[in-house]
Amino acid sequence: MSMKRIVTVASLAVLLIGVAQCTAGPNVPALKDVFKDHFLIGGAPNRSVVTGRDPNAAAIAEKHFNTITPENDLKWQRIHPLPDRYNWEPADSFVAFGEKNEMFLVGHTLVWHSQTPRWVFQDEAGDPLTRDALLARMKDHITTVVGRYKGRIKGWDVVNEALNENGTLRDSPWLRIIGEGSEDKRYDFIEHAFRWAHEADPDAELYYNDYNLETSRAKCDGAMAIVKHLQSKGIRIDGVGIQLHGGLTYPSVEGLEYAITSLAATGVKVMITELDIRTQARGYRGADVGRVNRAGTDDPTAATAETQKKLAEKYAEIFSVLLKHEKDVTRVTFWGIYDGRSWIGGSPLLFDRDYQPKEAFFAVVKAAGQR
Ligand code: 9MR
Repeated sequence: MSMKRIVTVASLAVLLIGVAQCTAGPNVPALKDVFKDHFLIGGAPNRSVVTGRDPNAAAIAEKHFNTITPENDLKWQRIHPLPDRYNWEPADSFVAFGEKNEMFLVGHTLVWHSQTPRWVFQDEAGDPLTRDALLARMKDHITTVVGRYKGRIKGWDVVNEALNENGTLRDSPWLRIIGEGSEDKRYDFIEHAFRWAHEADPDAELYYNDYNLETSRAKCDGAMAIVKHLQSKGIRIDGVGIQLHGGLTYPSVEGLEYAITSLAATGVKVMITELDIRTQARGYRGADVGRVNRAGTDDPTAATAETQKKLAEKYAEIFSVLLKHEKDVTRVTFWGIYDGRSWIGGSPLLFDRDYQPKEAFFAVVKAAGQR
């Protein structure tokens, strides 16, 4: 290579690093430093972030986060789309990105009613699987996926969103087929999932993860019942993930404190696993994917000063609660990296569509300073 070319390439590299640092906020503190004595702090990158197609978002993640969860690429539908086909590449990129940046990697998710292909629950003739056949399929999936990333993905959302709002177990094919309508077998699919995840990686932390635990006491009590049931059987469970998809007016301080303290009282770690605050005033409150997508996610007020102020206030309030309970809260993960690619639309995160830190970012930093 000629000297001139070397100089050109070098200047381009310096320029690109400069752009990336600028978009990550050059003069702002790194969240992972701000919260280092309190809890892990993270985000949920999608494929474009971990494969280098969105370098500005990658720069935010690298600067600010010490833990990441893949937004979609470990879901059954993505990683195991057909009975004999696993699609490893995107998840491998996620793991490589996290390891390069020395981040605590979380796997999301193994057993969920949503984003699971229909074939999982059917035999070759299209009839519902028997209990034993579905258990065998679940074991094979968990063993294969957890086994591949053994020692590298350090914590798993083993079971996701198994509860109704009133705290009873959701009527999913997992419950219907493995539970066989029997009261005695109602927790069986959860028990098996946790057992097999533990067998596949005895050192990995194992979590139950759900939304609205901070807004519905009944649902939170349902999560506590799952934890206690597993504990009573001697099955490993390390933590409960409170997703915390909030809004400008919820959750309340009391609701969030109830969830943290009552879950922690069972002896497990508590984590905030999918934090965002929707700015849309109307619409369904919760994280049921089908319902949110149908509701539409446009928010014409998202960028206004008034909305940004309310967002900053809500984030400050939530972080003051999390910091108050930092003995029990071990990790806080945002659901996304920046507004431009959030699942919920509007302006729900700490970084705007131009990758710049928002008023909410500074409110969160300030909350840490007030401890
Ligand atoms: O943010 C995710 C979105 O991109 C996907 O389309 C959707 C379906 O897989 O899932 C979203 O993430 C959900 C998470 O996996 C579980 N809790 C609720 C989240 C928001 O719907």
